[in-house]
Amino acid sequence: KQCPRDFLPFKSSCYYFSHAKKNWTDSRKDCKARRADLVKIASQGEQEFLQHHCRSEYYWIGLTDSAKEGTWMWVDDSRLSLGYWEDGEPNNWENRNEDCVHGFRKEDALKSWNDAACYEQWFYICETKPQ
Ligand code: 2F8
Ligand code: CA
Repeated sequence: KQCPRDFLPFKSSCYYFSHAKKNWTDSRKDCKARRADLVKIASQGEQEFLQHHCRSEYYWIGLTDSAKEGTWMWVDDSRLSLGYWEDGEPNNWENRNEDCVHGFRKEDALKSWNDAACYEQWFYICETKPQ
């Protein structure tokens, strides 16, 4: 079993760093078209791997609190246990419905997530299993 073309392998998963910017919903659609979904980050090692491969830009991840404000859920419907938020985040800035999460702007920072409005256009990271 191997990672699809354009996906990078790490541990038992494969990761795609987009070269286009889309809103969160369209990012997720594009991941699904690639037989993947937006990334779920479940360990510090995974966070560090993604941080290392980013291009100094924000990327959407598969985390949202759009169902219930303040309850952060992964795209596989599991609840967030440990987050790698930037200092002061998530802050739902000025109550502007910051219901989606992006991260990884700084290559060297372990804490890099920010809640942002889901309609904003950012890069995104998809994850799938070797196929
Ligand atoms: O200072 C952190 C803050 O920065 C921006 O707001 C000024 C972000 N907002 C947008 O990108 C629209 C906030 O999400 C972030 O918390
Ligand atoms: Ca924020």
